[in-house]
Amino acid sequence: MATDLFQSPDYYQLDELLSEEHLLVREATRDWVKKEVTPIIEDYAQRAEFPKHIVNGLAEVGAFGPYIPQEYGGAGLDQISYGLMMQEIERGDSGVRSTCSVQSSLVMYPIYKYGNEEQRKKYLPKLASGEFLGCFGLTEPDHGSNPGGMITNFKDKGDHYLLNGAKMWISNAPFADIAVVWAKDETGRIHGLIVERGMEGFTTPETHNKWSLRASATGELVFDNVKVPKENLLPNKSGLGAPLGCLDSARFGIAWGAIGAAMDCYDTALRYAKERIQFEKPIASFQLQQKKLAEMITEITKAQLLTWRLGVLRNEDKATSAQISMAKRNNVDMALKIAREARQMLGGMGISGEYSIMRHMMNLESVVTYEGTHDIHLLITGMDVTGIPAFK
Ligand code: TGC
Ligand code: FAD
Repeated sequence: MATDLFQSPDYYQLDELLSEEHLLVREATRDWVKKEVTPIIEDYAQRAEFPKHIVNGLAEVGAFGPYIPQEYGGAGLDQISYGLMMQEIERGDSGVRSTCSVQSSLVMYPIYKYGNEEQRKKYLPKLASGEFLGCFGLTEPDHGSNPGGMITNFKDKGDHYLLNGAKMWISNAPFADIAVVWAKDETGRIHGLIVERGMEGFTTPETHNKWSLRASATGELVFDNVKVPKENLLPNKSGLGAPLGCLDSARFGIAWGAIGAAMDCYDTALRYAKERIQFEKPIASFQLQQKKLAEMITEITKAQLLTWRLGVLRNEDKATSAQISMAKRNNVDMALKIAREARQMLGGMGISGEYSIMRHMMNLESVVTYEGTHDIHLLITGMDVTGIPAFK
């Protein structure tokens, strides 16, 4: 079992910008991660297995639906608390944060925002408590960056819908109890449907051989003439904007989460550099190593400021999708670069599972791809500042 010596960097005294509640939420999540995640996660990642036993703990710490109102089982917290939770959880592992992002922003959020009262009451408390785990099916084998081209579809059969198609690269799919699935109706309009495990014709084969996000289960969703009850359609929003609205919430959490992974890599490299002796001196005394550390703490601090401001805007309901996209792109790119530099600072030990850095680095290769690739996010900013979409 690994000993967790993590110390959080706060170079610009940003804690002064946080409320008592924010600090309490962050400390509680940090303590829980130190106790339940970092000691075991390397083993699970090596075995490519999701640590299912931590689901109850994640629910107890409030990581499933942090900002969903308490009447539906959520924690009723603000957006900065949600962000801080994701930061602390991804400090442990991006795959564990993924499970929380999917559950909160991609399953609970659409049911809360686009569902009716019966659907909210039926699903949200069970998702908040971890009794149910959910997944989100948008990506298809032939439609990743361009989800609007999806071919998964449903037909109105009078007393039910008949769903056909397939989704791939779906986090939590292999064991999810429910899936929020995006599919086209007979007119080509996109809607969200809640598909439950056990419905005839619905299967969730697991995706193996991943070098990244190994402690998170990924799979396909296959729909072969699945009869979906009519009451399982999310009635209050349709069109591509509906799934993209969920992505805004998840990308916001990822922007914070990536800081956690970066902080863990920086902290590990700093400690190692002070202890590791070469040429009769700690390697931290060499200018080239100091340059790496100086650049890391600078980038982490800039990312912390970006997300804090974005959190304030989200709390005021003023953050635009393009602002969220920028923070996701910037912070994940920042974390990936820091992980690569930190890994080098540990020399040969950098590739060992004794340290968290290589695992973070490999995880971040998924994080920079999912929820919109780095390049798609560049195009979103490009479109926002020029007014000209360059996707097609
Ligand atoms: P476009 O024509 O720009 O927009 C279509 C409609 O959507 C509206 N819209 C939004 N609405 C709400 N929130 C947003 N963020 C929105 N962005 C756009 C837009 O106004 C329009 O509405 P309307 O009424 O005019 O029709 O769409 P496009 O087809 O050109 O595509 C735009 C693009 C490329 C930016 C978008 O499709 C995109 O973001 N692609 C990336 C795909 C992606 O991020 N997939 C993520 C899959 S889920 C996932 O990865 C989970 S990982 C889980 C984990 O483990 O953490
Ligand atoms: P493609 O869209 O084929 O892109 C390939 C390359 O082309 C990329 O570099 C991309 O940037 C570039 N590209 C594409 N279009 C353009 C363009 N217009 N201009 C310039 N460059 C372009 N999806 C879900 O729905 N639910 C999930 O839970 C989920 N979990 C995931 C978990 C993991 C571990 C991974 C790896 C992915 C997950 N995804 C999920 C899917 C993820 O969102 C997609 O992989 C991502 O959106 C990219 O789609 P793609 O893989 O098809 O790549």
